[in-house]
Amino acid sequence: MKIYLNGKLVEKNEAKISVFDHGFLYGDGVFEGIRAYNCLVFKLQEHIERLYQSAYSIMLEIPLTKKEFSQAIVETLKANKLKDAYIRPIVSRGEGDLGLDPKKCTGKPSIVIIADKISLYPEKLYQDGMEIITVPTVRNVPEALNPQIKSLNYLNNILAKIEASNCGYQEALMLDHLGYVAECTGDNIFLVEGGELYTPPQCMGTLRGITRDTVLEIARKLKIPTHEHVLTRHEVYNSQECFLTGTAAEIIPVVRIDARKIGDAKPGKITQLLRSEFKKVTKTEGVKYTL
Ligand code: PXG
Repeated sequence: MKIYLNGKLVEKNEAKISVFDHGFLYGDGVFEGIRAYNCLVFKLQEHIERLYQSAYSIMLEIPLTKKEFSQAIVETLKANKLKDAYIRPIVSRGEGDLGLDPKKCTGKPSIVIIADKISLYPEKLYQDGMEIITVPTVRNVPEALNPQIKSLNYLNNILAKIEASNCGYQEALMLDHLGYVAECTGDNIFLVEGGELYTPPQCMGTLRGITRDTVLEIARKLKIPTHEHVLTRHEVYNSQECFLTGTAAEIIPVVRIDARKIGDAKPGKITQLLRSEFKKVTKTEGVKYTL
């Protein structure tokens, strides 16, 4: 496996970063998760935009243009001969000293791109739907660490994941500090009520997911009314369908939340329709590359 590391493609065992890198010391950096389907990088521009926006917000200057970064991603895919892949670009503050101050990071930011295969959940879960629970850890408040920033500090989500996992569940529903539904640890949440689609607005402690935006786009094309609306667990429990969206998980049905059945506890019709339309979009749209 070849890893992109600061402008070079190196073997996995040579892809090493200093223990003084502030990404390692403090989670001071940003990342993305991107997928390629059959030699098409899905929503590459959107992911690059979000990466640069996250970096801008934390005042981290990426020493590559957006075009160069996109090319580096494609080069990494080619070097690994991957038609289908999960791509993880990471930019960290770089090497500094044992203090928080990013100004002491004298070197350049570290840039890493890993391209590999991923299948987050077994196929059976997509067929049967998953069961999730609400966890005590609430999503970061935007005033402290805005969930729009895809930073290397993912402890908020990891704590939620641990809490769900300790109770025997694979995913956690996270609320915001006011108790409204925010998102899951690595996915946005949608529900269907009266044939219409609802998801929390991006300002409510959620990451503006690119899969979320794609699903909203598909739904509008299918003339399914969409709402970006504040939601409570009550609305979620009483919805007819529920599903999660994310680059890694794609679209996964949720059939039970906090022991309440959602609809008839089977993946719903609109969820299945959106899933099949999403598959079509990923097969036809994206930045093409040849191996
Ligand atoms: N919310 C959060 C908190 C995320 O981290 C999403 C929503 C979905 O966004 P996209 O743009 O991918 O539709 C994410 C996605 C994982 C994993 O293992 C997921 C993400 C990052 C790292 C790992 O599921 N981000």
